[in-house]
Amino acid sequence: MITFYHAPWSRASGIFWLLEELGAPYRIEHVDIRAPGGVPEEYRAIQPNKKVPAIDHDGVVITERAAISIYLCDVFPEAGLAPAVGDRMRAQYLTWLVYADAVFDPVLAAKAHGHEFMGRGYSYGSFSEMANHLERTLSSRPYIAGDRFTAADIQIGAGINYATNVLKALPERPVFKEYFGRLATRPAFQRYSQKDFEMARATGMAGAV
Ligand SMILES: N[C@@H](CCC(=O)N[C@@H](CS)C(=O)NCC(=O)O)C(=O)O
Repeated sequence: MITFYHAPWSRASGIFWLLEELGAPYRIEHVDIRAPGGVPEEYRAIQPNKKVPAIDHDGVVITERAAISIYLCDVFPEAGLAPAVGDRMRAQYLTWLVYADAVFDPVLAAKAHGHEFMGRGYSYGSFSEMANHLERTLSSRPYIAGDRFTAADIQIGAGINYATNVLKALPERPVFKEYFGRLATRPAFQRYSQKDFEMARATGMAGAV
């Protein structure tokens, strides 16, 4: 059984979408990352920075979105969300899954918080390098790793959605809109969005009630 440590409308939402794509049974443990007193200290035993997401799969704990994605897709290969070892597309799949957390997310967070920096000296490079690389890649193929949907699309797609509609930190380029439009037609995306919305409302988040 999978326990999914989650907070609605957060960076954990892409893992929620992935779980719906996989079709594996899971239960949700709400971690209130917005509680005035902070997340209880006991949760640090699961996630060292008390962040979501985290997964407990039959007693094995996995943290960090890229690692969780790789782990779950390898444990549930029948879902077909990861190119197998030996498939040439696996190189781009792994590259983009890691890029999502190592470059895309920190660059956007810095932008959203008004942090100006030079690309040199930071492991993630500059904002325009990231946005242009993403645009070039998505102009050359329908999905982030190639010609078919993978778990890397979930992390990049969820990130584009959040960065465009919530952070307002990503330029509204047509290629990003078309790409996300393609992903948003997926039944698993629609199921997870509805469930995340219901969880946001049930936990009293502003805007959801
Ligand atoms: N590197 C982590 C980042 C996770 C993360 O930033 N989670 C945010 C959700 S938006 C969080 O839990 N924030 C609560 C806090 O920092 O107290 C991952 O990729 O899993």
